[in-house]
Amino acid sequence: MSIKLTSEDALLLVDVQNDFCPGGALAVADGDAVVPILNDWIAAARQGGARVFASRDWHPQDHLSFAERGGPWPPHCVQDTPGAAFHGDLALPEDTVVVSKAAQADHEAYSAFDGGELAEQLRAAGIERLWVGGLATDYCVKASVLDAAQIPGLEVHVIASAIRAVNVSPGDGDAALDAMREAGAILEDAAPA
Ligand code: VGL
Ligand code: ZN
Repeated sequence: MSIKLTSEDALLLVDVQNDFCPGGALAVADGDAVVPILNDWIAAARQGGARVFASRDWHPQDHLSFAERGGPWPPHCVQDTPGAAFHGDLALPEDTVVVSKAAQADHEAYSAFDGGELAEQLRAAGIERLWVGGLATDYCVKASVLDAAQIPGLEVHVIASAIRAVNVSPGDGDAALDAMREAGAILEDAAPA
């Protein structure tokens, strides 16, 4: 089965950044495997007139989630560094809406909806279906999908082949899938047309 996107669809590419890919500061195993799959979805979005949103983790150097401040993570996705850049093979359209998050030192934000205008932008654009892929399944993908699932009238699809988990504890990725399903998101195995 294949899926056709229209102007009532939007793609949300979550944190497809160098630091979350192999060789990066907070590498997700096989993280870069999502890139070619998401490129197919981007192509389908362009063809169908669907909007593309790309979130990025965008931390100041002294972000509270970093180990030196007692947080759980090594420094990653520091603003304006190569690690914070989108993966070089990700074929983002010129009119991609970039959503930066966790850009303040004393606030953590895993969800692309946290503190920004994304929900309002989707509403204003008349988006009825949101397609989500990216990194990491058990953090920013999960948090973004759970928030999206709360938006009235928005159908939320998770592109199952285009997400990868950090798995700080074994099973975190699978638990995230369950949580997203329970929230009403549709785990999508189909490919774009
Ligand atoms: C993320 C850990 C720390 C993510 C961001 O994008 O999933 N994970 N910061
Ligand atoms: Zn982060």
